[in-house]
Amino acid sequence: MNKENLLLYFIMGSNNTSQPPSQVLKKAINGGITCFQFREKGSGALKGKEKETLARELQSICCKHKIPFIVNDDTELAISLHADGIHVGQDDESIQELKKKCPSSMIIGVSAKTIEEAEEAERQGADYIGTGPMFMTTTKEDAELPIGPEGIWALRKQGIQLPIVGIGGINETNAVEVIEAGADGVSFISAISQADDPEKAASTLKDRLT
Ligand code: TZP
Ligand code: MG
Repeated sequence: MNKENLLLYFIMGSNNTSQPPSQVLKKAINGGITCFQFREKGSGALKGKEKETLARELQSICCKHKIPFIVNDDTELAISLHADGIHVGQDDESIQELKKKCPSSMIIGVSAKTIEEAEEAERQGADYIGTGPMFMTTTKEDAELPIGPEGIWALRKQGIQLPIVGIGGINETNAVEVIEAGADGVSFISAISQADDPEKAASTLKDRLT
């Protein structure tokens, strides 16, 4: 995959915003995001046909603007939509399984924060890892304690070469620290999905990093 696409990685599901998700996504794209992950999870998350309909709507917006569309933890959906990628956690389907099922062009992202998890992701052929939480977050219901940008330093120091995206509590004031620690990109939900002006939020984040 193209590492540059990871720089401003926006993640959203329908329960992360009070505005129509398609509107938020369009504004975020206008503001300069470089990648999008559809993450329909947690309380009130859509299921079945409704989930698929929203996924298709957001995917077509991404497609029109040449923004990679990644599906969180739903391999069947990712495959049936011909999504650009799939992102899984440590407790989800293994990379080995994904490699068997998915087209070889599909980007595979994995959440990994310990050196063991990162090395395993590298061995299995993941395209990037998501590491966090960097900072305190209230968006993920079961989020663990923050590891800080130091967590990324540590992985780099121990030789991890895979592209890394920081996640968790990242906003315009702390995004730079994450990149300086060795990440290729920052990912965020609420910094954009909860902003009154998602376009401005995205463009401010972009200004901080470019
Ligand atoms: N994984 C670790 S923290 C987190 C996820 C999905 C939530 C990130 O949301 P926010 O609003 O950017 O802190
Ligand atoms: Mg998961």
